[in-house]
Amino acid sequence: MSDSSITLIKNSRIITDKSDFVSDILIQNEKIISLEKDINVEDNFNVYNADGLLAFPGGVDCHTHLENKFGQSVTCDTFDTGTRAAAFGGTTTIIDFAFQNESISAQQAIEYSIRLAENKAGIDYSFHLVLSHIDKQALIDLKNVINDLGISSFKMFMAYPAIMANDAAIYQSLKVTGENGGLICIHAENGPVIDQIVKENIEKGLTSPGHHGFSRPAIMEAEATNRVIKLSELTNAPIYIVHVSCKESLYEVIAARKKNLKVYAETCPHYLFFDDSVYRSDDFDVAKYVISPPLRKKEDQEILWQALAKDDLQVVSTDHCPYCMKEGHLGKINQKPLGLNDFSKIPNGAPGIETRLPVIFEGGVNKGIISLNRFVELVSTAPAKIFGLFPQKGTIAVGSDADIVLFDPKEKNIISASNHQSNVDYSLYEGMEINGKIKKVFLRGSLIVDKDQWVGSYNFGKFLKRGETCKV
Ligand code: DUC
Ligand code: ZN
Ligand code: ZN
Repeated sequence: MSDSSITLIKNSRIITDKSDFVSDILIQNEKIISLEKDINVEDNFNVYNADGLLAFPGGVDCHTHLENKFGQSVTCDTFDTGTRAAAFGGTTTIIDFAFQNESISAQQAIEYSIRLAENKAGIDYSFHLVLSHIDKQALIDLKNVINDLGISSFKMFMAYPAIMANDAAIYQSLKVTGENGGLICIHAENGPVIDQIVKENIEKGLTSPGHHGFSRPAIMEAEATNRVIKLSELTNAPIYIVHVSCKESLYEVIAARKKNLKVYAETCPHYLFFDDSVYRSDDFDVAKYVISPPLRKKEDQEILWQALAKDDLQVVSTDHCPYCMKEGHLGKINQKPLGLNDFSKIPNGAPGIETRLPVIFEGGVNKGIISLNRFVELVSTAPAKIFGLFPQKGTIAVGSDADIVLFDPKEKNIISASNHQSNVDYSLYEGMEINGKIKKVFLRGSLIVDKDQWVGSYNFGKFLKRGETCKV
């Protein structure tokens, strides 16, 4: 065979959500064109020997925040550093956010976000549209962006006064998405009650970062989860609950799915590895863990892992929302120290885009909680199917994009912020030993990560128009 765009990966053990087999992978014009043994091409083509390596489909991280502005703070990873970090962590597609509001229409928000990412992104990307202002025109726009722009998913916040949507807005939006193949992602926390608790704590002088954790009770996450599930049932529209952190809201999701309601949900690695004991300190270092929802009880971790194993939860995303601990790090301002004297001013979020596959492999596969197939399903196939990207993304199959991660399950790897790609100045997983290492990452057939080297380019990432959601 002779064609300059041909790449051949020899002899990897291919893992998809459903299969596990040793094969060569032949790639042409960005797509997988053959999965067979003993394929031969001429010597001068790109041939990689993957003996002893696992091949996963590139990770799909459906919840990231790159260059997102919340209040005065902007997340510290840009589309170049953030997508490079994602690639080093085995992720080749992200779904980030575009922000609509009273003065920025849906179309303007999407155009703005595409402009921000193009010529910077090293991996493929799309956006959920955040809806914080709903009126007649916004509902028309919602339908139009699904049909014309390939933006088929949305995000609504039940917390945070500046962007919060009330129940009526969620109800109206669900009617439109339900009829048009769209999907609304929900940040489910009872914002008004939580804001009252925050105010009471600040008034009592409880201002250190740990009080963030104790101001956002699990029961208020469960209440909002239950409420939005009822709205989804009422409108017969699917719903996706982001960052489920605790058993209380998980049980609402499980109960809804038992009734065959169209309810999907994710959790994030930090809820699987850390617990609320970190909040029992007055040290400002605790600001690393100021995320919403906050970390929960130790016992919640095991319950969330089991939910992932049993498909009670469908996806592991990162909610990568990085802010530096040191003001001025790499020139970034208005980061975590904004809340030195008042935890409610600390920008909420933690990094994770670079560590998702490794830590879930370690905590899930190596610990015997999930199979290799389920691992692939959680980090790649299910998010691709739920968010309208499958089978272009999310699998290794003839016709799919050649997004491939070659992984050595025998090589050890220690996580450290000292050698990571992200702009953020810490890792929650500092010092964690992973039995397994990402060796090579291909995006649409092009090598973008080679061992510890970035060999991609910052304009190769493509905006992805997405189709109908919830094809699971
Ligand atoms: N929720 C998110 O989903 N992302 C960042 C902050 C938050 O609270
Ligand atoms: Zn959220
Ligand atoms: Zn988020």
